[in-house]
This record gives sequence, structure tokens and C-alpha cells, in this order.
Amino acid sequence: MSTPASLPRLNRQALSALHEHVLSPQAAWREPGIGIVHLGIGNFHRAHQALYTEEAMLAEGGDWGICGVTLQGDVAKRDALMEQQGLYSVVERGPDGAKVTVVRALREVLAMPHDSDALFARLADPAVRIVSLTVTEKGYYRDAKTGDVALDDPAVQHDLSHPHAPRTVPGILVAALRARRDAAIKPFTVLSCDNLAHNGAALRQVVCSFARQSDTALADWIAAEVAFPSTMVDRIVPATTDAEHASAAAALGYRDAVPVPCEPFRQWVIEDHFPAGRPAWHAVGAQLVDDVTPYELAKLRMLNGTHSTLAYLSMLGGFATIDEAIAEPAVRNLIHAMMTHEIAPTLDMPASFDVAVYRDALLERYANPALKHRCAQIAMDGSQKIPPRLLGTIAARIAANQPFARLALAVAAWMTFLRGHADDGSRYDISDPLAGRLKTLAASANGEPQR
Ligand code: CS2
Repeated sequence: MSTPASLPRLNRQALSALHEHVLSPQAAWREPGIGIVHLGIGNFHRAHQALYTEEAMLAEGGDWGICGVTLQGDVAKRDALMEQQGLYSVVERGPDGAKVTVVRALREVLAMPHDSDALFARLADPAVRIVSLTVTEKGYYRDAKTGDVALDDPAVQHDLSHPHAPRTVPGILVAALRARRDAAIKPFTVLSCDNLAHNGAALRQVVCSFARQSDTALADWIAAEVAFPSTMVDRIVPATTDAEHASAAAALGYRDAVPVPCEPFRQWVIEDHFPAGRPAWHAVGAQLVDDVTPYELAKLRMLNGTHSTLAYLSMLGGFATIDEAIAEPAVRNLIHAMMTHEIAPTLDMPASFDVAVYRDALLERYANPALKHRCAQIAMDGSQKIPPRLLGTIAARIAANQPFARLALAVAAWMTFLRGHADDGSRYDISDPLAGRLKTLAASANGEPQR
């Protein structure tokens, strides 16, 4: 079999040669104009929103091509995607094998701060009607206590003193919205797709509080004129490994330098508030609702809360992947009981929502042996993830005067994880915006010298 390196690179001229098994009907595809700017062109966006958007355009057309932006200056990723004219493949891995699909919706990739002029030209284009985001919890620069922008963060300070050369999400959005207001161009809708409770409202508060530092009138205009609908997004999307390169090459007969692995399951629940229009996501399986709250709490608490629990217990106990951990009966029983007796009772779901079915489906998704979702990946950024995933649930249990021993065990596992080594003594890195402070606290709590 040809190795990926010996094959020609995936490119748009090759699309007509690709088989219909790997490409939705090419005949139905019309190259769209760019209507969406997405901040955070990571694996999750490429395996989730971009796929929904491509299918929505196939279903009902529209110029909803995507300009993807890496805010971390990842020029290698930008160049790798642009060398393929934005094309890449999604490798769905289920117990029954892999399904490879080429995605065409990504039309341009920019890397900040190198491509700042191009980004702001794109954000000023009236054809851009949605700016969506997957920048992870730490990308919001939120003050954990107030929900406003974290004014003491050096990156926020930079953007406040360099309003025309911003690098943070609040700085970029405020600069772009100011330019549209000043040019009397209708604002774009801001669509958060991150794992935060009330993610749209949370982002709106950060953006308005950032704007208010320098221009109250602009902050008031954003608050009155800009839509920030909330969403719940769900698909397990691990980091790319060599296996995806091999699967894509075998399926396509071309080399894809940036394939994305994911599970077969996907879900997207979106508050339907798009004054400037949106793709036909409703036609391809997304749920458009008035209030996403019940869905987002169920997902954040039942999936993300138990994901983090599994990750920290596994980092200490030596399980490398989620499927390895959940295969251990004691671990599976703990997670099953945590969802059943401590998390599910805090949810206020529609009558049609069967929490036992949701729970059992999650356990099956975790057991997927083909995905190899690394616990170390999920264990990252605990200081940003623990509050929305576990502390909110604990607060609800306390308010209801109900026990929460398993949830407390999860938080204790995170605190123990911060010591930097597993029970067998093997060491690992702590990847977290607050790593320095946390490791010092953990060392003093454990009476250990900090390394
Ligand atoms: C995971 C999430 O890495 C993590 O923190 O818990 O990325 C999880 O895979 C997704 O939210 C699933 O929808």
C-alpha cells in the first residue's frame, strides 16, 4: 500500500477524482463565498461546525465558506491547510471501522498576529455575518469571580493599550465591531462554541466589559445591537495521530497533512438568534432552540464532568486513554453512579429527555476502542474546566442538601494530579494557565519541595 509520503497532496483539482464514499456529492457543490470567520481552527471545529456547515450548504446553498484563524500563531497549521486550499479529511472512528470524509467548507486560513491586516479586512467585510469561536475556556480571559474581562491579565492589558493591534478574543472582537459600527456596517453574530455554561452570554459580558474600559458608547452599542447566541456542542475529537494520516491516505489516494479523528456521534444545539442570517444547520441535524440551557448543563455536567473525573483518576492510576479507564469495572461503576445519583438529579430537563439513556450512551461512547482519547489531553487546563464541569454541580448538590462524595473525589483527584506524578511515581507535565501557582500550592499542601 502507498505510504502517505509517496502520494500526491490533497488539493481542490483532485476533488472530481475522489470517490463519493469520501466526498459528499461533488456535483452539488458550489464553491461558496466566505460568510463565517472562525476563531480557533483546532481539530474540534474542523470535525464539528465545519462539517455541519458544509452539509448545510449542500442542503440549501448559501455563501457560508469559512475563514479559519489560529490565534496561537500556528503558521505551520495555516500553511499545511492552505497548501491543500483548505481541504482536509475527517476520520470518524467507531467500533466498526473508520469513515473518511473530505471537507471543502474551509476556504482560507489565517494565523495571528502575522495575518492581522487580512483578518480585520475579512471581519470588516459585510459578507461575513457570523464570527464563531472554539478557543477553549482560557481563551475568554474571563475574571472567574465577576465574569467580566480579566483586567489583570497581561494579554488583556496589551490589547487595552494597543486597541488597533489586539491579539485576544475580546480585543479582536471589540476592534472588529468598532470598525463595523464606524462604517455603518451591520454587525456579525458572535457564536461561542466552547464548553462554558451560557457561553454566548458569558462571551457578551467579557466583550462588553472590555469595550467599556475605553468606550462606553461602543459597549452600549454592542450590548444593544450584537447577537451572542449560546450553543451546546458535542463530539469527542482527540488529537491527530499517525493512524489518521494512514487512514486518510488509504481512503483518498492522496496525502492529507492535517486529518482530524473523531467519534461517529455529534450533536449541536443552537439558540436561533442570527439577525444577519445563518447556514441551514437545522436541515442537517443541528437543533435550533430558544434556550440551550438544559442541553448545555446536561452535557457540561454529565459528559465533561465525568470526562475530567476519568482523566485525573487515570493520570494517577496509570490509564492512558478513556476507553482503557472505563473498561475497568470499578471505574465504570464509579462513573455510572456519579452520573445517576449525583449529577442527573441537578438537571432540569424536558420530559422527553431520558437521563438513563443519555448516561448509557455516554458510557458506550467512552468505551469506543478505536478512538484512543488520551487522558492527558483532557487533563489540560483544569483550573478553567473544573468550575463549569464539577463545581457548579457540587454547588447545586449543596443547595439541595444532598451528598456529593463522588464529585468531591473528582476534585480531590485534580488536586492530587497537581503534584505532578502518578501513584507509580512516573511524572507528567501540568498544562494549565495557572500551572505555576497550582504546582506551588500542591507542593506546599503535600509537604513536598516544588520541582
Ligand atoms: C474533553 C472535551 O478535552 C476535554 O476537556 O472533555 O473536549 C470533550 O471531548 C468534548 O467536550 C466532547 O463534546
